[in-house]
Amino acid sequence: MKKLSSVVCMVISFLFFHTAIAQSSANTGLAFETPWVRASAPGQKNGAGYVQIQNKSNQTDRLISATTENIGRVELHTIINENGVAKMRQVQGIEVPAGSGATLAPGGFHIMFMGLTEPFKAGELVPVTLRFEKAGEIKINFEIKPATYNPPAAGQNAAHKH
Ligand SMILES: [Cu+2]
Repeated sequence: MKKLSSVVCMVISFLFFHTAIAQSSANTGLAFETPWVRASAPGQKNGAGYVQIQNKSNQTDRLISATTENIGRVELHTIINENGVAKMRQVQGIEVPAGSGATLAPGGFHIMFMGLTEPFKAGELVPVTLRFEKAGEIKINFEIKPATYNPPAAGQNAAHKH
């Protein structure tokens, strides 16, 4: 009898697992507005990606990682103010609240592309796979803007240096 109940347990967890997969591949309710990175300055090995994530669903989600094919390391970062000095810090995730969303913008959260093998060239695209706790993997293209580009709705434009 004990054996049977553990088999039943396995079947049930198997069913739950598959239900979860199906939900994440369905319409996620997430929308992405103007994903962009700035063109690299000469010799620059890192770049930051910004995007406005809208969550139109009634479930709070969380961006947990980002990857891209040709760049070795991609991290999620924020900027904190330590004694008047803006410093970047890696974060384990970025919350995307239900009914609103999350803003990745200069001076705050960003996706950090590290150790670029080729510079970001204005006009090209960086294909990125975003991984969310609930929505799963979503691929979006970040547009490379000219080095002089400043988004119209940017907050304070903190120095961005490694
Ligand atoms: Cu950073």
